Amino acid sequence: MITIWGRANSVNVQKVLWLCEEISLSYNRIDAGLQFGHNTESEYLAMNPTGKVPTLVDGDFVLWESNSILRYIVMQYGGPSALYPADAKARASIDRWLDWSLSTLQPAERPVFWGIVRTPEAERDLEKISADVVKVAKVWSVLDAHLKGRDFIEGASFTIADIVLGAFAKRWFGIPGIERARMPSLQRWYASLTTRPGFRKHVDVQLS
Ligand SMILES: N[C@@H](CCC(=O)N[C@@H](CS)C(=O)NCC(=O)O)C(=O)O
Repeated sequence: MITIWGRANSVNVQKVLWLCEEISLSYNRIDAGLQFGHNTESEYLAMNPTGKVPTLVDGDFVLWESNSILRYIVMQYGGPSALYPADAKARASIDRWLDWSLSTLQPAERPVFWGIVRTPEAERDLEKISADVVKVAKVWSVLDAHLKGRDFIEGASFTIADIVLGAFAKRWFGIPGIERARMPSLQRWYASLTTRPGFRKHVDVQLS
């Protein structure tokens, strides 16, 4: 059975757990990161020199970087799957969104998430948060425009791109006290994800 190291409130861990639910893959999860520690210990760093979560252990194979873990899990355990089809163009199209999530979306959304959810109310810099919300809204508007006329990011099929961006969307729609620009396609897509058991179990939890 695979082992996933990482705390369940980490968005990057949540993506992996959601995928496991989608393909009914059993796993063993060990809490690590923030209050749970482990990720600064030498044994953990030997598996994952970045000191971040998640880390996947599958026998003697160890892998870090959440999006790489998702791809590996589908390829190894997902069978022929629309989640990450074998066709090169289909894969590249999905990979583009996975890369965008790490290069563009997460850096934009992190200051808003940390500034509110992980900062005591009295210490919040509301002016900075408002400016950061405008920046992250601009990033989400790219996906909103893309989703116009599409059920899912790749069209008719649910793929790992929906898992990755859906996990981040929970933050955008779930962070309290921010003003969200109206994005009807993004909202419709997000509403459809919230009915999926894997989302409900692993992503639709109290932000912390
Ligand atoms: N690009 C990495 C980012 C990993 C990352 O930043 N993980 C955060 C949690 S979302 C982390 O480990 N933070 C430190 C901690 O939890 O102690 C990935 O996608 O796996």
